[in-house]
Amino acid sequence: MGYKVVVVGATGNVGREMLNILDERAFPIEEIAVLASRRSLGTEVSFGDRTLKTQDLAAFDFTGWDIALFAVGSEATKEYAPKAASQGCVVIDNSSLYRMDPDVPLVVPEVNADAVLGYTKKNIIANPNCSTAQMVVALKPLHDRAKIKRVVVSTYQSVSGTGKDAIDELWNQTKGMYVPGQEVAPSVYPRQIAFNVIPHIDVFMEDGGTKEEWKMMVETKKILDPSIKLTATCVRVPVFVGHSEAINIEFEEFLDEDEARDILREAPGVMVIDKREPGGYVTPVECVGDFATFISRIRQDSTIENGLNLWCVSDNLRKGAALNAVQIAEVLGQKALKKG
Ligand code: 11C
Repeated sequence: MGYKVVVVGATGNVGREMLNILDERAFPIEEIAVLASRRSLGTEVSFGDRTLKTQDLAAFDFTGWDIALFAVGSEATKEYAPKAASQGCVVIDNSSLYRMDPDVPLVVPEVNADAVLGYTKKNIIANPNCSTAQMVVALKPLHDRAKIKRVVVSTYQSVSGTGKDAIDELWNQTKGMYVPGQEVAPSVYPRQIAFNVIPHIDVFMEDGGTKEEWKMMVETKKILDPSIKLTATCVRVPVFVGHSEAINIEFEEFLDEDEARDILREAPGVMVIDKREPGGYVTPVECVGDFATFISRIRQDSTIENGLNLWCVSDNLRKGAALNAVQIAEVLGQKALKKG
């Protein structure tokens, strides 16, 4: 016996990955529906060896469906997630809309799986921002051992975090650089992304930070520990898929780099690749399509008392979005919505 699952936003990058991952992880499904906005209506999407036709989100009745994985923008989420939830379907939402709602759990299963049980207040569970999800998977086992005081993180985020138009912009701008007359002006991003880096993700906040940087701070506190101080600089780089992060951590207790490496080797969801030689680390290209959060370059930071540096890379469409959502569905099934 399985679950009746709805994927909302099934034609987008994250929605398609959700379908791939439901299939790859053999999530127990009795029935599946794929929904899209009217604009993409009738588009076909693959699910394992089946082809599914999208149905109209606006007209869909969620009554009798168990779980809805939402991968649409905040506007559509605002309209349809409460509708699905009120019709008795548990929403796992990938947008930022509900993440900081005190009545909605924000979950990364390797870190705070039990928080899933808080879904009953609104029938909604939030999926964190991609850059937060991969980072807290790495921080959690180290925090358990030596208590993190402060994190300084710089991100190198791929264009797939923005969406399909951004992927096209990077591709076309890159090609256009070599063909006179076919140069492509920036449109998705405020500056050229091909062969460049842009220190700006999401909107600017009053304090001069960006919302992406703010999300990393507040989401880490909600998922892992409110006492952790975190400062971030989030940067867009000309990479299609895979977010990278240089993370500097200050602990309350001393943590030796070799012990940190051993702890991370044992940690759920983590893969350590850390040889001190050329190529002995992971880059975004190798992480695409993988489930793991990869950690490399683990080393002491001798400029502070209890400091460590590391490099963290993961597929932002997977651990940062679709995989984490499916893992939440798995935990929900094990802890609450038991079937069979
Ligand atoms: C990016 N992290 O790479 C963003 C995408 O709050 O879910 C995800 C935005 C979010 O642009």
